[in-house]
Amino acid sequence: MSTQSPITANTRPSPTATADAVVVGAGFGGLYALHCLRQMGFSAVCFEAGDGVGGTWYWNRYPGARCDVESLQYSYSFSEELDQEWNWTEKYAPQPEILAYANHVADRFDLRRDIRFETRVTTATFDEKRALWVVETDRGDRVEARFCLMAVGCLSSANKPPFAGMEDFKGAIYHTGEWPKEGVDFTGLRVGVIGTGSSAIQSIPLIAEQASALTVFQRTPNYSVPAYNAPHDPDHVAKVKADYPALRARARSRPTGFYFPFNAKPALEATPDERQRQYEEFWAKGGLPFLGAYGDLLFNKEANDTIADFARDKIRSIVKDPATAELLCPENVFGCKRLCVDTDYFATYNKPHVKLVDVSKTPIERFTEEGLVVDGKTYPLDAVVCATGFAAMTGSYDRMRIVGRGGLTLAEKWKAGPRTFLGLASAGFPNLFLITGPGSPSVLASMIQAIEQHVDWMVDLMAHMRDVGARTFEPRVADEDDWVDHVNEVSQVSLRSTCSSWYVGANVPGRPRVFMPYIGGFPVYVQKCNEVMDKGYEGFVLEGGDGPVTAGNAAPEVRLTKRWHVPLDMDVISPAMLAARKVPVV
Ligand code: N01
Repeated sequence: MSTQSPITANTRPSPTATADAVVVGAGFGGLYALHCLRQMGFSAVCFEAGDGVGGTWYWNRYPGARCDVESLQYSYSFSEELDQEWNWTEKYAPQPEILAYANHVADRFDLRRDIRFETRVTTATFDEKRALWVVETDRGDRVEARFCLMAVGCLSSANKPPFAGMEDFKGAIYHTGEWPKEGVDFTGLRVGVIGTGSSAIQSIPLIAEQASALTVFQRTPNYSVPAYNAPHDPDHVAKVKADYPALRARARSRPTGFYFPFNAKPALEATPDERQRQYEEFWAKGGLPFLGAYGDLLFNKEANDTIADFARDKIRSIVKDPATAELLCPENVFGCKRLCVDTDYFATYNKPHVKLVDVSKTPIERFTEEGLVVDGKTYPLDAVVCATGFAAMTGSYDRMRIVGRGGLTLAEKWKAGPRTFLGLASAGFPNLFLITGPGSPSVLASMIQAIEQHVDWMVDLMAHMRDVGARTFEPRVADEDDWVDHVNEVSQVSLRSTCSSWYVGANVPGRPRVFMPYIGGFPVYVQKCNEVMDKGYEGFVLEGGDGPVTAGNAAPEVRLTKRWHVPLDMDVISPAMLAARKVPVV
């Protein structure tokens, strides 16, 4: 597409290099974007702050980090050959294996030559006259490109609460989301962990194995289900590989974008004994599928109380000290905050050198030279791990200055909460794609499936624009407004909107409280994207050099998106989707 000299392999773009597209981030989104862009004949350059590929899985190297969607599904689905040749060793792959997979993909598809590592994008400015994005980096690069694809991740900007006195502390302070590459040896150290979300719950049992004393500072307890992780049974893997596309198709038809046994019946129709048996059976399977025990658990508070009671009883049955057990029992809706999956998390509190400190009513006061102070008491520590999460969904955008039409920055536009059409793009920012952006299923779906569906759709739009001679695309404000309303409305159907989670930005003081991901269900969302595409990108304005090309848009040739044009399987649609469909889809 490019008419000026494109960026060539292994050269650093120098003053005003030109490409069809700039990709920001070389995680799973960026890698797949590069692959598809190249496949469709577009030139691209990708900037990545780290010195390697993998994104989230590059940065989150803390002990115990692993996926909690089964590895056989937590992987790209675009290449049957890739599916066949890669061997996941465990049910839930550990971080090093996922990172090795990302590296394998980068090599197998020869993606590295278009990636500039250790380079952070600082600004992206839309030049309205020339309809080009001008992207600048902290290493002095300046690239002009027709399109900019943000592959910046949903959980990539670490939340680092500014505790008083941090600079006085003599020991080391780590953040789980920015873990040192060389690892950390806690042997013989007194370690403090701040936070009890997924990262803490995965790392605490392993840190406890090394530390001489471990103190966990908990503000809000979390529900967690045992992973029952294990090496893969070769027969199971062979069975999946014998018909991998069937598993992928089943996964795509699920609200979560991954497949697991799901019982659509309502919990309250069962007797207490039946429910107990059902919960035991699903608990024994372990992991996130526990939420599939009944169909209404995230929609009916009374139903949810039954699973919450069951989970609290499990905690009490594991943790021997009753006071500690009570502190670990969450009061909120089960599954309202992101459900955690663990290996021996609760049992770790039975170890004599592990202590839990409640900071819900008396917050951490400060760091001192020696450790942390809570309620006037000093806890002496040699190292502190902040497992304090992320400025989710929009945090990575905030780290860049993104300037759209009329000099408006994305941060200003999103001050009261992100505004997008389908989580794909935002009005006022032409030719800017948001991979798994706010307003799309993203973190509520299996991330890699969500990424693939977005990238396929985006690159197909770029190809269509090339076909019809359009220079820019941009959502219409009215369609964006309707979508934002729809995202909010659907979120009210779910109990997930009822607590202070990172889904609503509540974990970081000062952020607007808006339910950011689209909770209507992955297949409903995919269908909506397909409809928009099939109607010639309804809801978007496409302009050529001489004016709109929207009118009379032919339905585009569906290339990459073809595989998402599949009929909805109504048998496996969960109440999440049914509830969403009660709310008129715009
Ligand atoms: O972060 P979190 P995370 N003082 O925000 C506490 C994904 N993930 O990194 O709940 C004291 O969940 C905070 O307390 P509260 C997954 O989607 C996946 O653990 O805000 N405490 C909370 O306990 C997950 O949901 C995997 O009251 C403070 C904790 O820090 C998401 O990433 C593994 C505090 C932060 O928990 C984020 O998980 C890991 C303060 N000032 C992560 N500030 C997989 O298994 C915050 N906290 C795939």
